[in-house]
Amino acid sequence: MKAFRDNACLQNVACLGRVVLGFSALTAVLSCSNQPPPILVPKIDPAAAAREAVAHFDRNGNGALESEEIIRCPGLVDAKDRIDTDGDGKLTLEELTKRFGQYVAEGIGVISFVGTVYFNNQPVEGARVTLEPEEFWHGGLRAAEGVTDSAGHFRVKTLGLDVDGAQPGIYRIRVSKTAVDGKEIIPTYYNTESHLGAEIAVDSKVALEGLEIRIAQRRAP
Ligand SMILES: [Ca+2]
Ligand SMILES: [Ca+2]
Repeated sequence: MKAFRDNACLQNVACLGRVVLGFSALTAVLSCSNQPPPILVPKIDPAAAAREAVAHFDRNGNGALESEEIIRCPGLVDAKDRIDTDGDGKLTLEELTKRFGQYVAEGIGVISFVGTVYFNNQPVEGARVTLEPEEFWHGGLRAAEGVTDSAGHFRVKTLGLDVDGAQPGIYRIRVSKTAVDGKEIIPTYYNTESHLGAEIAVDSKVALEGLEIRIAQRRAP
């Protein structure tokens, strides 16, 4: 996992904040030499995004998101334990605002990670993995995309940025692969009707452990 910061360590020069993950060991290396192009922190409004998330998923209208509500947003399911700081099982507007605010406060432009896609327990080559920002970001985040190699591994690039990684946020994940006849071979449960999602953040599961996607031909009941 690598995190690229918008950093003021040198004027007009971005500082690369590299966090190298050796699957279990985390080593932080900061360097201001050999600078990459500046990568700006996404311009998101944490409070507005939190309000929008609650408004969209709060079906019972109690102002908080319970498990049966956030199941409609798999990225929030992934992030739930990190957002629900009081451990009551509900995501409040305050908790969401605080978590989203961390994305901005940490000053991270993009976070890179390695993912793997399995289809019926076999690594799949040529699958396109798209991280699509949830709608409550209102365009503040860009999508990220990657294609698996012969070992099923992939890295994503944020669209419009020439660098590995995805911006910190909550995403829907879609996986697609077409056969030679152009027909989609991945079940809709993983693309057009995807139940996959993830939080991208410096301390998220994806950043620390990578993103493993297991696709079954038939959805488990
Ligand atoms: Ca609710
Ligand atoms: Ca809570």
